[in-house]
Amino acid sequence: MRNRLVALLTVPLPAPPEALRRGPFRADAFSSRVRSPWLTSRLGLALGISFGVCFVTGLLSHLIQHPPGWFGWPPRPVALYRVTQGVHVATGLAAIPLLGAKIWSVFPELFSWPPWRTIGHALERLSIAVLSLAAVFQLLTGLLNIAHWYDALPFPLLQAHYWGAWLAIGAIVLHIGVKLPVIRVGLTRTPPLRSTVEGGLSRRGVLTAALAATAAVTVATVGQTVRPLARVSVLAPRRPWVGPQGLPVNMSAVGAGVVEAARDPGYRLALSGPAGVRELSLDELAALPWHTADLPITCVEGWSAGGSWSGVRLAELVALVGGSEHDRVRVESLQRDGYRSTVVEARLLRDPLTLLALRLGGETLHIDHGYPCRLIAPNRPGVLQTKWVAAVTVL
Ligand SMILES: Nc1nc2c(c(=O)[nH]1)N[C@H]1C(S)=C(S)[C@@H](COP(=O)(O)O)O[C@H]1N2
Ligand SMILES: [Mo]
Repeated sequence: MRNRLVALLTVPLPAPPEALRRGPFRADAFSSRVRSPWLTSRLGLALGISFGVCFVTGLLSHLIQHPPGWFGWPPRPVALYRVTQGVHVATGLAAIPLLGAKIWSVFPELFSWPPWRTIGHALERLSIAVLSLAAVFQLLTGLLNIAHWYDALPFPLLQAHYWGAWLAIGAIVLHIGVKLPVIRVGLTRTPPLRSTVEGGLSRRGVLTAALAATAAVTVATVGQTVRPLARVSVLAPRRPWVGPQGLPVNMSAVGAGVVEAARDPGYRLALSGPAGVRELSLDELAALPWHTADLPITCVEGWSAGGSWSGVRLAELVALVGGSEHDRVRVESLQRDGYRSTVVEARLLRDPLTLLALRLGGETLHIDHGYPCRLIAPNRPGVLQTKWVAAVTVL
């Protein structure tokens, strides 16, 4: 079986006519010796680490938002998701200059001659094409996402980003497996430096420049979640303090079409559970015991900002309609579409920091932050922190 596979992969393929060997396909089209396994394997190592970490943290974020039965995400530490998602977006951004440099370092290979020697060689080149396209696709869709451009492409961005991740990581693992011998030599043997300096550019210089660009991209953006760097992060899509009540807003009340319903004096919070249904006016809601929770909003887009939220414990509301701390509840918004509904698992419901917040920083919640009340719970993606809450239902 194995021998037959090897035999198949090594079947020689006919080379195209030499007359086609023009332009970049000429033997002497690329003369750079800065491009070498020494450089490519080091760039590849950095890129592999950033893609690997980005994949794991991205998969985690996907699981938290679409939890399968076997998956549970703890409410503590309260800022864990803030860290994992910050790392996801930071490693994705860091991969942009690294991928650029890596592709530059192997670019002449695109025109190697003959384009295919054997079936195995053709397959390997095909897998590298898949790898390059998937990697570029992931960085592009990730960038569009953090730039808030969900409708830029003619397909659903988030699903494409999720499936693209599997394609990219599969192609990366295959690529590392195939290239392991070259990578090993590239990382352990250092060819003489003199021969690799051209026009003032050495391979060490290229590597240093690529790593410096990566560091610059990171410092210029990571302040959207690492507060001490916020002022130097000039390229960050969000400033963590810009917005009503000093906190960014993703979806405004106008955008969600809830202004009228949220300001309606006839607003009632609908509770339903095993003991029946109840409707609470805003005054009745505010008459319940108050608690304060210092919790961040962490958007999947990589920005995060802390807030001091006060309001009523979700578990105490649920108890009014006969719910217990072993229940799961659905929290629904006045909004009719979009991110209007979320499920709170029992262990999060039990958590004393899980609130329906009525205030932020001591002030009545701004309408863009979810007035009259919003869900705020520890260690949870922002997209699940439902604003303009209208109903709480025990499931
Ligand atoms: N009803 C509703 N709630 C929502 C959203 C929404 O679009 N509709 N956006 C969510 C997202 S993506 C984030 S990051 C947080 C942001 O909360 P903030 O606007 O108060 O900062 O609200 C979440 N709650
Ligand atoms: Mo978000």
